[in-house]
Amino acid sequence: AENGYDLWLRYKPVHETSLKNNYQSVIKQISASGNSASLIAAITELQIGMKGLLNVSLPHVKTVNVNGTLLLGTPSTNAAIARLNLAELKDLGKEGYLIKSLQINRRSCTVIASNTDIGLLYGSYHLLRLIQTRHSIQKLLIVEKPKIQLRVLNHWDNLNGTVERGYAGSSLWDWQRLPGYLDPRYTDYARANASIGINGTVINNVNASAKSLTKTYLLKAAALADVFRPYGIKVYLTARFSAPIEIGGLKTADPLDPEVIKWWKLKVDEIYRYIPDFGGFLVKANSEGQPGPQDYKRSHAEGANMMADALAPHNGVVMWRAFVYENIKGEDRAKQAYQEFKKFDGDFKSNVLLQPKNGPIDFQPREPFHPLFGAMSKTQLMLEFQITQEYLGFATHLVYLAPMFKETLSTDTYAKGKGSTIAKIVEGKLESHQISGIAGVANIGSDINWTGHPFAQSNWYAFGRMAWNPEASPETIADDWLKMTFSTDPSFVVPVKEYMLASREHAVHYMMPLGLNHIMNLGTHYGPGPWDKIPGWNAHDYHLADAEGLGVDRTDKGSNAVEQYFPEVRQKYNDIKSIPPELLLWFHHVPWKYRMPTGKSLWEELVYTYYSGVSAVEKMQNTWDGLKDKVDPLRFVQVKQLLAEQQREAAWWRDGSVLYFQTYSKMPLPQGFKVPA
Ligand code: GCW
Repeated sequence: AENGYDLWLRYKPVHETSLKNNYQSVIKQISASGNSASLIAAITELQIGMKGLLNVSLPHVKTVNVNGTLLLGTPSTNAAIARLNLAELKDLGKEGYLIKSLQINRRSCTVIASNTDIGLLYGSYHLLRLIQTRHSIQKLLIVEKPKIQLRVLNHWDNLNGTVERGYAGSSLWDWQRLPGYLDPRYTDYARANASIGINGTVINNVNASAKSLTKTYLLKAAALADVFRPYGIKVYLTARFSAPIEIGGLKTADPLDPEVIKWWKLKVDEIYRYIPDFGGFLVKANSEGQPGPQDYKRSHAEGANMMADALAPHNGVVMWRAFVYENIKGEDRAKQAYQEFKKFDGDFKSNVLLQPKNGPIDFQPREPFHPLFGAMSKTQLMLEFQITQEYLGFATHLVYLAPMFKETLSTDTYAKGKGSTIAKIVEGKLESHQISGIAGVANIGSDINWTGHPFAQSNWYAFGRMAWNPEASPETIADDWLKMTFSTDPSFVVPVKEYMLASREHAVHYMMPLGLNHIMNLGTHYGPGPWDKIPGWNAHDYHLADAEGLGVDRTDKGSNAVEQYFPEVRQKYNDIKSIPPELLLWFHHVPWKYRMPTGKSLWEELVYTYYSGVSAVEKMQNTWDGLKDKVDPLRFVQVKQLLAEQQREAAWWRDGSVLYFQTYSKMPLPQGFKVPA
């Protein structure tokens, strides 16, 4: 049965006869020279793909001698490519590629050219995608290169096989049997990532264990790196700041202590002996109980730079997270990372990237953008998204995240006037930085379909595509993904794409509408909990419902978090008249009777929005039920069951939240709305 293991690389036969004939006539054989592992991976993928899609076995030949030759190569390893003198290659860098239809020796050919074999692999996936999504492959002229350099998955995988906030089974990494046993799944993981341009993976949790830096585990990591290398994927590790004490036998981890400096230098040298192209470290320091430089009264910059110095001779980088806060009564958590880090702008070494989350609190269903974006022009900022749905229904709810990624990336910070979008900052373009990067906390686990929910695969896919091109459209990505993963039938693709695109907004509506946030169950992060209280945490601090109204005043009359944004944004958020309704309660404490732009009172709007979220899920269920004949039976039933679960849980969120807030508003539900008995 179709179980989802093949992800978007299913390569099911093209049934449309004329299209199939056409594809077959354009691609009959492959000509390539060279034997690098990446080139072989590219050829193998093309052969698997074309076999599946077109039922042809492509011979691998040396010369272009017939019409329908697919010529693959770099100018330095392939004489035929060199002879073409392709001007396009100049600007393509190391990972870009060109796909071009042209005549060679009077034969019609399709050329995939690049400056490196990794570019050829990327180009091969692109060509396959064109067929998978039924595009024409005649008269091609495709020039592609990534806009962000480091496109990295962050696995929050523990050495004991559990995954922090992972909902798709246990860790993919079988530490027990590594390095000797290489699960074929590692190769499939690498293929999937390469097909969407992901070029780095941090294989262990940011809540790190020092053990992962011991020789035993480094050799295991090296074995994974060997599998991933042909696919252009570098391995990174999280580095526990106190490792010099825990595994090095030192008395301190003070980043200015000469012994500590030496320890990290030797450790890094050792890592590069096992993994010559090791990417570097990801560090969560002085955050949620993790050790860090502040334990020694040193700054984040001093900590990051110490590690950066150790990595620099090997071209490794430090990705230093900016997710820091303390639960201090009266302090606005949304302001803390900015307060902590802005002052270090310009202090970080050139191989450090600072990694804030997309929003200032914590991967909530909707947050305004993190105010550090735009505020640290001398610092390379690496954006962190969460692909795993910690706050968006785990692997139970269908929530397509590309619109959320897009929302952040396209937001204008006004840092250097209009057009200073987060995409430009992350691409390094706004300030011409040397290194650029983007990270996504992976939603991948040992589940046979990798991500638990069949549709959660789309979030892995979309992250890769948008990391490659932050301007890419969520709609195009959904369209491609659906065609590759499920079916090219428009009567399936059109309605499902529509509800994928709306799904994140639906989830916001039934969970945390109008700028509400952090009102989930505080222990599990699952289900509603605006009433919840656990040691150190009180959900009430995040919504401040009272007899008057709802929401947190972050304006200049309140915590003044708005001050951390540039004037255009600040004014917009500060003024209740201009705040976008979807961020209203994030920035304002609003009277229950306040008139919303829709004419409804805040209370009515809140209730209405919660209910609309649930009915939208019900509509998704109906749509899906109507598509039974267009989907393979197993995945049809899986999605059907999950949607039913999502519907129940959406109603749980709605009823719990509405009834709870009603204890403050003391207002009746608007006419026509009922909480089920
Ligand atoms: O959202 C919170 C999660 C923690 C996570 C932390 C972080 C890895 O609840 O599980 O820890 O964020 O991003 O560091």
